[in-house]
Amino acid sequence: DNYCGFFEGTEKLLEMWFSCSDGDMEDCDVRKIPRAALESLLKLVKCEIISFKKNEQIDAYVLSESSMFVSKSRFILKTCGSTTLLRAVQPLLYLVQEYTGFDEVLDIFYSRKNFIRPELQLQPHTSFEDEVGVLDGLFEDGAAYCLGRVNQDCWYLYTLNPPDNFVGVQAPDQTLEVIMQQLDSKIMRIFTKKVCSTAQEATHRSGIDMLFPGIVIDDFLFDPCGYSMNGLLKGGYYITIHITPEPHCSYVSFETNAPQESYQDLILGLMKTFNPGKFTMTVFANKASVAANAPSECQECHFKNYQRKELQLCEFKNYNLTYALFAKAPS
Ligand code: PUT
Repeated sequence: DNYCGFFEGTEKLLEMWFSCSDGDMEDCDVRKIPRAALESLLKLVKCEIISFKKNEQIDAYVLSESSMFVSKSRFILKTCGSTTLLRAVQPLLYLVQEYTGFDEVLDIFYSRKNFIRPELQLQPHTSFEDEVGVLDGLFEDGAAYCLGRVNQDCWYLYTLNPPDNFVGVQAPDQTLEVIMQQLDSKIMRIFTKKVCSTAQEATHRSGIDMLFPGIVIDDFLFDPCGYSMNGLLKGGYYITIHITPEPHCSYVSFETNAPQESYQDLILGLMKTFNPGKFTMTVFANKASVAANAPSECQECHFKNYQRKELQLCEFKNYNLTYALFAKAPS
């Protein structure tokens, strides 16, 4: 029974957007990369595909260590544990060049929260400086940031922030990520094989299926514990949830690109579902997004029982970013 072992739930998250130098993108598609090539790519990361669902806009993979989403011009890879995500970036650039018709990187986002046990990571993930070294070797005009407190809870980001003439993603785009820790142990037990025999049972008993009613769900319950799900919505929108339930390293991440003018009700739903002791939220929104006002709205955000410990608002060339940390008020 490994239920008491340590697991690093903290994910590394890569999102890349591609474009074409001649402007004609009709025949370009990242989904043209063959499955076998994606499988080889994931070997470099030390994870594999365990489930797959698709709709017209997105190919969504549940991985042995988190998730991958591939759509026409965007590639998202999220991996936890001691995976080596950044070893896949250069090979991915070759695959995009070879199979997809795209020949330019439009934007890149690499982010993660501080690891619980950084000493267990493999190169280049042993420090953010080393991760930045890999990315700087591949991209011009990359910019590295740390939000939050460098000696406590913090969140690292690498993105393109060139001085001028930056086009970036013009279509409306937004991403909410909520990273929860110190979770309610009663709720976490749902995500063990002792309590639920199937992923569907865990999805239903926890109330995850009520967060976005009607969503198409691909869920997986690990043995002896741990849970992952991808959810597909119409219009090219996804949600993904990953759960490490072990009491001393409990961790839940939630991510979606679903557009909402305000994410307050959704975050309240997450608090009700998981009851974390603390959580960080990040919202990226570009100019065309309906979530563009989320930063100012967040200054008014109130979550019952939680105190806002940090709030940082950033303006990048093409996106506004909000970072906030909330922790339960002492009772
Ligand atoms: N995880 C980065 C999200 C960027 C905006 N889609």
